Amino acid sequence: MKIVIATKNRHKFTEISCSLAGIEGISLVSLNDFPNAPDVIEDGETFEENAVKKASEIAEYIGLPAMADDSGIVVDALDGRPGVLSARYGGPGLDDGGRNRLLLGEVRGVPPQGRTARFVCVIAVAFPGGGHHTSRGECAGCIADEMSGTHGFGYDPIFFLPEYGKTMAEIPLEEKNRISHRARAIEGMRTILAGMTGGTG
Ligand code: ITT
Repeated sequence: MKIVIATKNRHKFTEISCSLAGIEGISLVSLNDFPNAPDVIEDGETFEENAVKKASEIAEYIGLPAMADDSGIVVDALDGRPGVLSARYGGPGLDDGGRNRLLLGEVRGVPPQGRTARFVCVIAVAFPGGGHHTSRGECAGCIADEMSGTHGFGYDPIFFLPEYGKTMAEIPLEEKNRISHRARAIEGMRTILAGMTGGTG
């Protein structure tokens, strides 16, 4: 079975395709192979709603099963913000560095025990004609005092992992791919896909 990975984020594509490589009976295709695919409007209130919407609209358009990830960072001191708005937080003028600086400013002065946060990822696979499955993963940490590290993307430089004493951007990508929210969601997705193809995952 061919599955389109419905993301325009190349970091996500790499993380998902590396982690799902080798499942018997599944081959993964990039959205880059379908340059006219529509931009899906992410207006859901939950990660689940957005992931299912992205996967379903692309599956319908392309006529192949499609897999999408909706993810973001949830900061307790900010009542869960940026959450589903993580990619667009602070408006279209900001890049990853600008969003990180914005978030650091918002939690400035919050003591260490109040800086808890988590990365959340929901992966959905949807089928042309209807039907879908979802898998959710979370990774707990806290917001660092400053940006540090160059690996990964997005909020990785400010996401501190107490058990490593490092940010997500300071650990190697292979390690991130073992412990991240996306890794955990993918693990559940492997089981779902293996069940569909009769493979061993
Ligand atoms: P697609 O919708 O095309 O998949 P996107 O980057 O717009 O790409 P989302 O709408 O799911 O994806 O937004 C997720 C944002 O959350 C992403 O842009 C990052 O800012 C942040 N994020 C998600 N996963 C992350 C990770 O593993 N490390 C750091 N930041 C992450």
